[in-house]
Amino acid sequence: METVDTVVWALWAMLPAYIPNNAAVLAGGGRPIDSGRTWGGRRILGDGKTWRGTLIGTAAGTLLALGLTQSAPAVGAALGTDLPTFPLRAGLGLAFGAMLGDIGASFLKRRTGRERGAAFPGLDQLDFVVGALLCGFVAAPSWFTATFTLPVLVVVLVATPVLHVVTNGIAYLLGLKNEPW
Ligand code: CTP
Ligand code: K
Ligand code: MG
Repeated sequence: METVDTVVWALWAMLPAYIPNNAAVLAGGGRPIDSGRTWGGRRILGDGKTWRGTLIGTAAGTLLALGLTQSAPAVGAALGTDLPTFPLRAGLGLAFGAMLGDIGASFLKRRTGRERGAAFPGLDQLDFVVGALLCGFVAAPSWFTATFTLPVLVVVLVATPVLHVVTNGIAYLLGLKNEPW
């Protein structure tokens, strides 16, 4: 595959993992997952991880995967390249995994004394990628290994932190997020 085709393939394959956290920012609120409970004097997860945000984020990523699967042939033909499609389990795995990775990061932030909204450079940019890739693999192993070949994984690990910084910066400037990370 040409490099540019690999990049397009990788970004398309990761879209169901990129959307959930952004949808959660827009849709979040309500009851926190940890219900306010603490562990070792600190919140288990904090008020930034809610049931509604997690549910709507996961649903948004899964629905997007279904839409991408429908449009892959037409868009691929227009771009003159192949694009991945998503079995339901794969889309669900990527979307839920992205939310789970972000929740795991909040757990680690609270354990290391960071308040809600505090930055944790590196973790903030990669938590949802690691979560999405692990859950995508568990949910649909043969689809995953066919879709995320080594070159595709390299593109994902390089491009995602860059995209994350840009989208969160935009969300911050638009007043949608309290911090630009
Ligand atoms: N959000 C949510 N549920 C999630 C993830 C995010 O409701 N599972 C919403 C919350 O309103 C949250 C906002 O999206 O405040 C921004 O997400 P994020 O930056 O991940 O959370 P923070 O508030 O910064 O909290 P933390 O320090 O735990 O990351
Ligand atoms: K986060
Ligand atoms: Mg934050």
